[in-house]
Amino acid sequence: MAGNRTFTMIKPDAVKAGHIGAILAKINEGGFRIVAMKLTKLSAEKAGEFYAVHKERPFYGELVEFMSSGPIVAAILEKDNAVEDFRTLIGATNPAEAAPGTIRALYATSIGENAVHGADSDENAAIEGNFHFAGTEMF
Ligand code: FUP
Repeated sequence: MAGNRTFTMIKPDAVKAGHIGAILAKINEGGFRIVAMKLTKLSAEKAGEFYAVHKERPFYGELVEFMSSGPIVAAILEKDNAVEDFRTLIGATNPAEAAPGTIRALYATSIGENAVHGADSDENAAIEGNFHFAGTEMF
């Protein structure tokens, strides 16, 4: 049965550390179906556009620099209650506060380099998925 969708990125820190496979295993075990996926790299301009909502925050410059520092895995995931369940699976933004066993508790190193992104609403999941994928790349 088709559920609703969320958008995720495995961030440059986790890709560099070799955690793509382990994180995808957690995503599969969590009951998510992969609808779209690619290994790609954001330019600083694209990273700035993706995180434009944080433009006025003090960490914006570092966030853009980090997110464009190396390859990422972008993916669209499907499951009932996808947005909320995925945020539970990844844990709190700050890995020091992330529940044991969550992806960020396991693989994030700091609040800035926190291994994965998860969309925070159905609306943003759709916007972010469309930012990275054409309709013909979604299955
Ligand atoms: P989340 O939804 O959990 O990814 O968190 P936010 O949307 O609040 O933040 C997006 C990204 O900004 C985080 F993944 C990392 C970065 N960030 C910081 O570097 N410092 C902060 O204090 C908060 C967020």
